[in-house]
Amino acid sequence: MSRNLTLAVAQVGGINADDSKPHVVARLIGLLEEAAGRGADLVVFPELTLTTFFPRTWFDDEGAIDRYFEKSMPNSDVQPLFDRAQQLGVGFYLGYAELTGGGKRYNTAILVDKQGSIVGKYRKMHLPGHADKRQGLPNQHLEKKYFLEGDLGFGVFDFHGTKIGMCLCNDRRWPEVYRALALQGAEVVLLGYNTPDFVPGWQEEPHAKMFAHLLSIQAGAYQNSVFVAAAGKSGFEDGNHMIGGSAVVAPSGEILTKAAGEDDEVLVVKIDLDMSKPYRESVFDFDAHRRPDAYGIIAERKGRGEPLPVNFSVNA
Ligand code: CDT
Repeated sequence: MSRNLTLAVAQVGGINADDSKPHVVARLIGLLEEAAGRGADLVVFPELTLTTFFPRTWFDDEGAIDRYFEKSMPNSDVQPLFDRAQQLGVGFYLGYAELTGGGKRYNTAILVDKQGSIVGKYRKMHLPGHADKRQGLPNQHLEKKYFLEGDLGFGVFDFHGTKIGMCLCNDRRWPEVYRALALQGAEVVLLGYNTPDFVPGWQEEPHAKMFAHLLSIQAGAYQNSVFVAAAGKSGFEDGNHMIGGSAVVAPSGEILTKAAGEDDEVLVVKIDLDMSKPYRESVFDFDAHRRPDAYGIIAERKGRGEPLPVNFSVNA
């Protein structure tokens, strides 16, 4: 008997700096309702879903960024989303800026089950950009200033019988992320992202950015026999453009569904989780074919500046 999960990706068009959280949450509820109406079990929202992508802006007053952060989850602004999801019997992944009781700031994602309980949490590990103020540029990319590196590792969580891994935006470009999750048995990797056209020091044309985004999630899915569900916050935020390209990718590496535009858009696809089996049990049978011993010998010896094995030749 096949194991199915109906997966929805909710791409969210631009959110301006002045958009209130209740207004944003009402928008998300609309997307959630559409997804549930189309049979979704689980809805994936983007990274930093509740606010504009504020790391583009330098704030002289550190306190000025507080309004972008959630001090608890759920809180009174976000509770309506939890309530509606529970009523509809649908789970969700939500990215947001987290401020802990101890004053630590993280770029965070949570997994909420169909009963409205938070069953998984991830804090972004790969923080791109810089922490200093760059002069004469249209935008900054200050994730290294506003967030700490995640401290929860790459966890895999049970969602009503499906093993779910989570990551955020820049993580998708690092192959180790999918591998760390797949080695723990993840079947589906959820990803929220914000990919601006302009990032200081990162010169890539928009079409190349879209290519690299899709290449990353397709390769991650294929090489690790997982599904990847990627939800972007896209379009224009106060005149700043971010790529779209929200999509669901199968373990074959093929795109099952992809956003047509850059506005709010719901993609729904019923996946057969056993689609990964032919890959996991043959070409990507990790236990049978991976060579962690060999990777270690070369990479670790080189890293320590030690001589390589005598029979090792770069020309071999
Ligand atoms: N949010 C985020 O991580 N964005 C980055 C921008 C590019 S950093 C070189 C991304 O990887 O899409």
